[in-house]
Amino acid sequence: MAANRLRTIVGHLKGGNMATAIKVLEDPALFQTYGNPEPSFRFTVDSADSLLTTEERHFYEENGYIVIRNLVDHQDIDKYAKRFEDIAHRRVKVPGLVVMKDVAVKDKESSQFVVNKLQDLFLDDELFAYCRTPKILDFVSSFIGPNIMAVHTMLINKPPDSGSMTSRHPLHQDLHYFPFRPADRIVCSWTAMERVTRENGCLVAIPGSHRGALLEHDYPDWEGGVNKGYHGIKGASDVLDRRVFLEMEKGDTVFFHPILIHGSGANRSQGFRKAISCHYAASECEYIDVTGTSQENIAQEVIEIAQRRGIPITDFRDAWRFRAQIVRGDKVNL
Ligand SMILES: O=C(O)CCC(=O)C(=O)O
Repeated sequence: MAANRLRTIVGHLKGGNMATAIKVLEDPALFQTYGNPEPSFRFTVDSADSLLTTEERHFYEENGYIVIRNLVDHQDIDKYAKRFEDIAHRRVKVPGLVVMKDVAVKDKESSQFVVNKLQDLFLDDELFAYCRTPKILDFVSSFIGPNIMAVHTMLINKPPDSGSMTSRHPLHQDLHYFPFRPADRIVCSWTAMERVTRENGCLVAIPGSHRGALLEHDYPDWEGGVNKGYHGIKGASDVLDRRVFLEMEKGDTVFFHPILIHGSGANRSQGFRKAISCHYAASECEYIDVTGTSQENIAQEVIEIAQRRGIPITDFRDAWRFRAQIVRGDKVNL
C-alpha cells in the first residue's frame, strides 16, 4: 500500500525518484501539491465530450492556456478569410456587424487593408460557423462544462505596422470587458488563420497569470496612438520579461482563461495577420454589476459607443445580453 502510494507520487512528480517521494509524504505542504493522487482541478471540469488529454489538462491548470495544433480545418479557415475580404471590400454588407479600422490607417480609402477587426460575428452565419465548430466545442466543454454560450466573437486582421506601432495589442486580461462570472467558467478560443510568428505579431502570454486578480486597465500612453477599446493593464512592464510567444500554424488554436495576461506585438511583416476568435461562457454564469469596480471605465466607454451607434443601452450588461448565443446544451442564466 505504502509502496503503491510512493509510486503514485513518483508518477506525479514527473521524473522524481523514491527519495523525493518520501520527502513529499513527510511534508504536508509538498504533499498538498504533489502527493494527492486525485488533485482537484479548478480551471477545467470533467467532461464527457472532452478531447483534452490529462497532460494538456494539467498544462492549462498550471499556465492558463493550451495550444491545440491543427484543430480547425484549413478549408473552413479559407471560407472565413474569403468572407472577411467580401465584407472588408464592401461586396457584402452584414447589418449590425462591427467593422473596425486601425488607428494609423483609418482615414485612408476603405479596403481590407485598413479593416483590422470584425466584431459580433453572430450576425453572420458564415463567420459564426467558427463558433459552432464541434471539435472546438468539445474542447470548450473541458473548461466550462456542457452548457455553452458564445459571448464575444472577432476576426482580427492585424495590418502591417505603419511604423507607429499601433498594430500592437497591449497586455490585458479579457475579463476586464466582461460583466459576468465566474471567470473560471469563461474561455477564449483563438485560431490562427495563417502562420503567426513573432515577426507578424503572434499572441504573447504570461504563463500562470490566470491565478491572479483582475487588474486595473486603461489606455496605454503610446506615442503613435492606441486602437479604440484596446485597454492595457497598468504596470505591464513589470511582467513583460515573463512573456511567452505563441507562434502557431494555420488551424492551430489556443484556449485561454479570461484572467490570463496576454496581448500581441507589432506586425513587422508586409502581410496581414489574421485570426478568428470566440469567447465562450457557461450558460450558468451570472451577470454582475461592475459599478464601483475597476471595470467601470470600460463599461462607460462601451455604453457611449453603443449609444453613438443608435443602440439605446444604459447598462453594461445589456451590451452583452444581445450578443450571447447558445451553441451547445441548455440556456440557464446568460
Ligand atoms: O489577435 C490579437 O492580436 C490580440 C487579440 C486579443 O488579445 C484580444 O482581442 O483580446
